[in-house]
Amino acid sequence: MYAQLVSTEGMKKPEDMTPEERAFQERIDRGEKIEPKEWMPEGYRKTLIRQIGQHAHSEIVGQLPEGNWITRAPTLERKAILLAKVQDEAGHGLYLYCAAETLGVSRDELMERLHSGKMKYSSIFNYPTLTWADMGAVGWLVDGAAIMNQVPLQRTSFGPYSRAMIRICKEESFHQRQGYAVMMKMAAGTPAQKAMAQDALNRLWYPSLMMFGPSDKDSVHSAQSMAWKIKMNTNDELRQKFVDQTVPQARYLGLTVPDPELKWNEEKGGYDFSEPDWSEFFDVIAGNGPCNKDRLGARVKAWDDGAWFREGLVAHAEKAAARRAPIAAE
Ligand code: BYC
Repeated sequence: MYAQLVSTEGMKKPEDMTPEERAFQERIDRGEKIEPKEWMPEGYRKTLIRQIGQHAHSEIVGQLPEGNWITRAPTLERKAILLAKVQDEAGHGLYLYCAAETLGVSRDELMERLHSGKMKYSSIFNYPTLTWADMGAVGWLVDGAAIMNQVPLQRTSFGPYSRAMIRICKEESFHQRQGYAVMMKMAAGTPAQKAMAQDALNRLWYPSLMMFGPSDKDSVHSAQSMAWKIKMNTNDELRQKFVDQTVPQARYLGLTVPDPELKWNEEKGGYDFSEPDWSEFFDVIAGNGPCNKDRLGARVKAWDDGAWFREGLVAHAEKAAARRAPIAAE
């Protein structure tokens, strides 16, 4: 089915595969999990490093827009919740870096690729968080979009990625709910608070739709990634599911989705909606979004400032290993 929706250009046909590649594809088709030490095609390994690495970077860079509001949360309770959520994102990044490392890439290499701009992170984190209502909208929409993408990834074919996703999804659903709880409070507040909630929805709606990636006709990786079960759905399928789930939630809040074309389509059993501005998306992922330079700058600074600490840890580990060596030799 997906082969008709997404470009299959460059994909190997079964008759062109080596016996090893065919046996590998048959394992995937049977729903078997692939583990790190097992044979895998080089393209499978590379695609996973790209996707898991970008996902890990997104979790880490994704701490910045919310971290921006920790010191300015309106109550101590909200501050504690936001702090815990941002800390969870760091944990997600770490599980995912560990999953990527099982494929033979080092953490330092992944960092170098992020810092030099060779590897991407999610476009959404290149937008600013201007008001407290954005903390609600990020949890509701951004974590909501993330869950929509990540729940199917729990069944992805690579064992360590799939297991990381199971754990991450449990935490993401709390994140989504805390965001929605902030939105409920704001939307039921004073007219000024409700206006802030509406403004956050207006600014973050289309960037959230972009999180699912370009439309299927422009998605270069989908067909091969789906054949390998690295991705379980096309970008447009997940975007549609997200819209169908989120529009009633916006209505419940008494807020308006900023799309005049939004309309229930009885025949397809889902909403018709306007596509995001794809030229803006491609501009943002090329490094020209409103906050790209700040986000990357903050990550590079954190990495450079932490160099002395990492060097200290390595020196300590080497010393401890040297102390243990004579014992091991006995
Ligand atoms: N942003 O062929 P396509 C979170 C790139 S973090 C940037 O469709 P693919 C959270 C794509 O990489 C959530 N780039 O690609 C954290 C490719 O370029 P390259 C992060 C994007 O990989 C903190 C090109 O466009 N989630 O939840 O098949 C706080 C063509 O696209 C984006 C994940 O990473 C984008 N939005 O599909 C709160 C999920 N979209 O690499 C929340 C795992 C596309 O060839 N990743 N590109 O240079 C995936 O599921 C897939 O990688 C995507 C893209 C659906 C994102």
